[in-house]
Parts: sequence; C-alpha cells; structure tokens
Amino acid sequence: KVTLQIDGHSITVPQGTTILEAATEIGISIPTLCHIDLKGTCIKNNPASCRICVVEVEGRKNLAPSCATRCTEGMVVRTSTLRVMNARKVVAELILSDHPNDCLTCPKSGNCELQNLALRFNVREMPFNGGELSLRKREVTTSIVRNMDKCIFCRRCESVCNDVQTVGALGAVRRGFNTTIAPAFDKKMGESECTYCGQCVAVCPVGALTEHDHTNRLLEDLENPDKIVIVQTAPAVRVALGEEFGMPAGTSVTGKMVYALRELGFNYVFDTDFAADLTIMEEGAEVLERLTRFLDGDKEVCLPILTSCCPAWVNFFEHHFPDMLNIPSTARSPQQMFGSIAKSYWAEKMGIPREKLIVVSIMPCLAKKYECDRDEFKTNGNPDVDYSISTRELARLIKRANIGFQLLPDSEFDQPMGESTGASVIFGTTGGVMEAALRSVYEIYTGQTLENVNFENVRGMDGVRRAVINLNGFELKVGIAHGLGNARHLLEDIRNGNNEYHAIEIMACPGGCIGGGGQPLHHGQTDILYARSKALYEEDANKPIRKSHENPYIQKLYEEYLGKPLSEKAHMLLHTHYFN
Ligand code: HC0
Ligand code: SF4
Repeated sequence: KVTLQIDGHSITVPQGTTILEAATEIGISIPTLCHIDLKGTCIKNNPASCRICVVEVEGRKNLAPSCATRCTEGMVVRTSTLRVMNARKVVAELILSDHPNDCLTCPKSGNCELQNLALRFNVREMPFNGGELSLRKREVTTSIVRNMDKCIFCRRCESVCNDVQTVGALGAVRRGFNTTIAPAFDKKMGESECTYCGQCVAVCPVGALTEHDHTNRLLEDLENPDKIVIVQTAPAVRVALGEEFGMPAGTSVTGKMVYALRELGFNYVFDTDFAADLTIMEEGAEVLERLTRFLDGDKEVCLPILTSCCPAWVNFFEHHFPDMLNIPSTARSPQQMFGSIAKSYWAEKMGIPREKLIVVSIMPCLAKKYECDRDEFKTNGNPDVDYSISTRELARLIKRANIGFQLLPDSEFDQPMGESTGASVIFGTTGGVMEAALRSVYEIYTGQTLENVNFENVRGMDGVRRAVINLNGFELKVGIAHGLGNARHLLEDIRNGNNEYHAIEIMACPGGCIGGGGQPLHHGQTDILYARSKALYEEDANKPIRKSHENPYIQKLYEEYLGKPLSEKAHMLLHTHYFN
C-alpha cells in the first residue's frame, strides 16, 4: 500500500494504482479522453496519448498524465492548478484545430466527449485554426457510419476491436496528416472482417463512428397511408431507453416505451420477446434432438450446440471458424423469427399483403441492421424485417415528436405477438438465453416441473462461465461467453478437441445485448451494465409465466400454424444456414 496526497486529501491505495484511479476513488473527477476502463469487462484503452488528464506532481518538472502515472509513497498531487487547467485547455484547442467545427449537425452532438471537454475547459475561441487539416474518408455501411475527419486518434475503437473482440478490423494506416483508422490497406469496413458488433461505436468519444440512422425512413413509412407499420422491441431496450430521458440506469420503462411507440404512429406494437420464446422452442428442440442422439451413442452428432441469435457472433464464426459451421444451432434469431412469422402467419390472419406490411425492430444492437439485410431473410427481395433502429435512434424520435417520455402512462403490447415470458426477457443479458433454454429443456427432458427457475450459476459478468446442470442424473455441461475474444478462446478449445460442453451461449458484446452498440452510451461506467442486467432479472421475476413453452400464444402458434418444433414449416420459416 502507498499513501499520497491529492488536492490536500490523504489517500491510501494498493501499489500499482494510477493517480487517476486514486483521485476517482475520493470523488475527484480528472477529465480524460483517450482513456477508457470498463471495469469488470475487458474493455480498456490507456495509450496515455491525449494528455487531457495531466496533473502536477510535486518535485517533477513536467506535468504527468494521471492515467499512466502510478501513485508512490508520499506523492503530492494537484489536479486543478492554473497551470494544469491551462495545459488541458491548450491540448483541447490543439485537438480542435484539426477537427471539423460542425458540432450543430454532428450525429454525436450532445453526447460527444470532446464537446463536453471544450465546455468544461471554457474553450471560447479556436487559437490554432488555419493550419493543415487531415482529409479523411467517410464510409456508410448498413450498420455503421465512419466519419474519419472527426477521428481524434484516441485508439479506443482499435483497442476494443483488436483486444476485446479479436477481430482486428481497425488500425492506424499511413502517417502524419494522412493517418486514418481503418481496416488493413485502408480497405472499407464493409470489405473487412468487421462483424458490425458496434463496440467501436460504443466507445468512440466523438462523431467518428456512429450508427447508420434510419429514423427519417421510418418517419416517412409512418406517414404513408398505404403501409401498415408494425414494430418489435428487443429485451434490452426497455431497461436502457430511460437513460436517454434522465432516468437512472436500470429503470425499466417497458410500458412507457409501448405508449410512446403508439404515439409515434405504429399500427401495432409487438415484442421481440414473443419471438425469443419461439426461439427457445426451436433451439430447445434442437438441443434435445442432439442430446438424444448423443446418449444413443451416435458418434456423428455435433456437440456442443452453439446459440445463433447474435448476428455479430454469426458473422464472426462464419469468418473465423468456417470448418465448424455445422455446430451452431440453425435457429434464426428472435428478430428474424418475428419478421418471418409477422409476414406469414400474422399477415395471413390479418389479410395484409406482404408488400403493404413494414416490420421495424428496435434493437440495442447495430449488427441487427446488417442481419435484416442478409439475403436469406428476404422473400423475392422483400425482407422479413424491413429495418432496425437502435435504442438511441428511438430516443431521438421520441424527442423529435414532442413526446414527454417521463410523464407517459404505461401501455400494453398488442397480441398475439406481444405476449412473452420471463425466460425471454433475460435474453438481453449475458447468460439469459442459456437460462431460458435450461428452463424448457429441463422440463421437457425430465418430464418434471422445475420448481426453482433461477439458474444462478449461469448468471454474472465473468467473461467465460461454466455450469453443470443435473437433468435427472444426466450432467449437462454448459458454457457462456460474452465478448468475441472470449468466444474465440472457447471455439479454439473445441477445435483443438478439448470439448467439455454440450451447449454454449455466445453474445458478441460485453454484458450481452444490454451492452450493445446501439444502447445509450455507457461512457466507461460498468455500473450501468450491472443496473440494466439487474432490471431484466427483476422483470423476469415479476412475470406470471417464466418458461417459454408455457407462453399461451406460442402454443397457439404451433397448434394453428407450425405443427411442432422442427416441423417442415418451422424449418422453412424459423431456421437458417451459414456461409463462409
Ligand atoms: Fe438481443 Fe436477441 S437478446 S440478440 O441481445 O436472441 O439485439 O436485447 O433482440 O434477436 O430476443 C439484441 C437484445 C435481441 C434477438 C432477442 C436474441
Ligand atoms: Fe471491430 Fe466490431 Fe467495430 Fe467491426 S463493429 S470494427 S468488429 S469493433
């Protein structure tokens, strides 16, 4: 342990603690820009390159970057002397001298860390303007927009893509004013191995990486009298949307969200959770089918079975594990199952022709935009889900439409595709899909009622988790990974023959969908992820039905239309195949 003084306060911290960490602990908020450390996940970037966080250390001539300077015994630190404040301001002014000044129209306006710092440092003029400027490209993909003239080279995106996701789609290319952060050889993101997970967008402090906004398209569709526009909302959206309206993280706003969507003009407001229950029916049946074959001694059976509902994960295994495309479940994601059922079963029931129906999804995820666009989810070019907007985009629409979100009453989803169980609600957090599957697989496999539906041993935030579930004497071994780097480790183990699992859940984003690239920005605070996850478990606990196979409208869908899980019709509408 070492004891030091920061702004006159004495503090004792473990050896190795940085000045920034020590100051944060006693409530002194030193400004940062390139630094990010989402404790409890592996998201970390600390190149100490921006110098915004400098402080004075007694006895040292130069100012020290607090993010990279370790505390030592007897150190005396000052974080807000005039010299320090002026130095930070000059650093901000220098960054701004090579940054467009179009804040008013920037997609990040109001949420930009550089803008916030300029305000905090009282930057009122641009003393270094007029010099050479970096000319950098703009790229629009289905999910992500890259505005490279706004890049400040903090390298957060690079760290997250390389170290956390192990995709390696982003890195510095060229030098000096020509430098850009791009895929190797300055290729386009759309031509790289990018999975569209959106984690680079989630950590970008400025407007260099943002989502591809579909809100104008949606407003036009909502105005069009020739279209019926329906919406589905993903599990993780309801526990994060409130943050955009000043509510504490972890406030569940399901009822207000439904009300707001009706106000916006959607003809029907449905729930992706309904389709998550359907996913469990299909994926659960696949698990049981493979297990039965395994127990019968079938050597050809592919185990472990992997979940397939996360589109960035699907993209990742298609790119990196083309030799293992037969092990993931063939079940489509809930987003796509919803679209497929909406444009077949429901549209037929309602007498709505396919071309008149627009299915929109509200997702915490940017890869969902890309998933809607995959050819295998289209019929004669018409997509099952027309397009997806993110939680942040929905918040912007609500604000634009003058809806006072905080004061809205609660409203209920429409039926039949609005009914869902507690099992489907927890899909939005890491471990939730596995827990939902276990609730159904247990009952169907053993024929017994599962009294305690809480599988605490699959919950939590550790990057890779293992659990053994006793199914009447058979030990089912399950694994959970979130973050693509963790997924890669598990998959490499399996490829190398160290296969200890029967089933594995994988989500690309740290925390699962609650930490998705389309969510309100967490600005490096892990508490936010924990609060969102807790809110999902609470919503699950408060649901009258908590097992997917007990959803009455899912039972009806099978009776009226699909027959049974894995039927021919179910295969056609609810399953998919993978490409390399
Ligand atoms: Fe998810 Fe999903 S849980 S991927 O994170 O499975 O995006 O929230 O909607 O599709 O349900 C995202 C969230 C979903 C899907 C569901 C799954
Ligand atoms: Fe990397 Fe994900 Fe960003 Fe693509 S979306 S560049 S995979 S972090």
